[in-house]
Amino acid sequence: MIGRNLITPAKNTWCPGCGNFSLQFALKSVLGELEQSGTSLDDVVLVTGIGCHAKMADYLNLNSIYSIHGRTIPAAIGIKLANPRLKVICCAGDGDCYAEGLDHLIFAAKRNADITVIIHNNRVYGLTTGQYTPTSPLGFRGRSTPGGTTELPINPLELMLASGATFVARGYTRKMEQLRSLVKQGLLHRGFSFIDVLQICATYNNMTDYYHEHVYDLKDHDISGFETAFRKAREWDYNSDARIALGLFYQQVMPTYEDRVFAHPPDNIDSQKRIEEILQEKM
Ligand SMILES: Cc1ncc(C[n+]2csc(CCOP(=O)(O)OP(=O)(O)O)c2C)c(N)n1
Ligand SMILES: [Mg+2]
Repeated sequence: MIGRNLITPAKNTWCPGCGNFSLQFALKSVLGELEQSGTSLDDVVLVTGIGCHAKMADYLNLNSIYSIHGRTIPAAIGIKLANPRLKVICCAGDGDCYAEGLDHLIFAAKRNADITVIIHNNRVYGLTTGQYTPTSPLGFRGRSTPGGTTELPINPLELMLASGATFVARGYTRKMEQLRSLVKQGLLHRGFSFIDVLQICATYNNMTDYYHEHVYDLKDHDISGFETAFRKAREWDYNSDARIALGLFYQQVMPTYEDRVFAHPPDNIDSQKRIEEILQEKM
């Protein structure tokens, strides 16, 4: 159905001021535009993790699946392999993808799986009431770290570049026009698109003032240069006075995981027959 209302009637339980509202608006707006230019929303699938961000599956009127915490990406890749025609979007948490599911994130980048991963990076486990995540600031005080964390955060952009991601971007939920543009470019990118989105958790990690003072937009930046992107990604070394660049850091066109998988079916083997043979051998 064309022109569907993308917002469901489900009761919204995000806290007032939560960055998830901006991402919901960005997705709604971009998907509406893509539909206008010929993409059927029936061919779009949203996969979420488990957490506050995951309620996107309840609030956006799309084909969607709540996966298991940390397993957003394998579910998305499975869907894409089963039906490569689909556009598969992951809305995942920093807890989901940088902690329990980190290995899947790295492998998706390494494979250049043709999916879009949007990380709702509030730098805290929001739903479970404020434990620290791999991106929480040093000294973060939460439920599991009442005395403050003693670890430096990881740098997701640096990690994704090193892992082979072909589209690497950082957005911020208070920069709506840029966020919309990054989401749209990510969805149109053929290959693994990764967008780390800084968002505040209004209840457990409200960094609005800090981000307000430190973010800036990338300008005159060459998105084809790996070294330049890497240097830019490392600029935010998590020192409290470092500047935080926003925008598209890197983009490259490469064969996708699905291209490679489907270009190399097992030679002369009827796969169903072979599965049956293997099962027989095991009995
Ligand atoms: C396998 C598994 N491990 C842990 C949990 C508990 N759990 C549910 S949500 C969550 C944290 C979610 O944090 P994040 O992914 O950052 O999402 P947010 O709520 O911040 O949006 C955890 C640890 C779970 N449900 N399943
Ligand atoms: Mg989180």
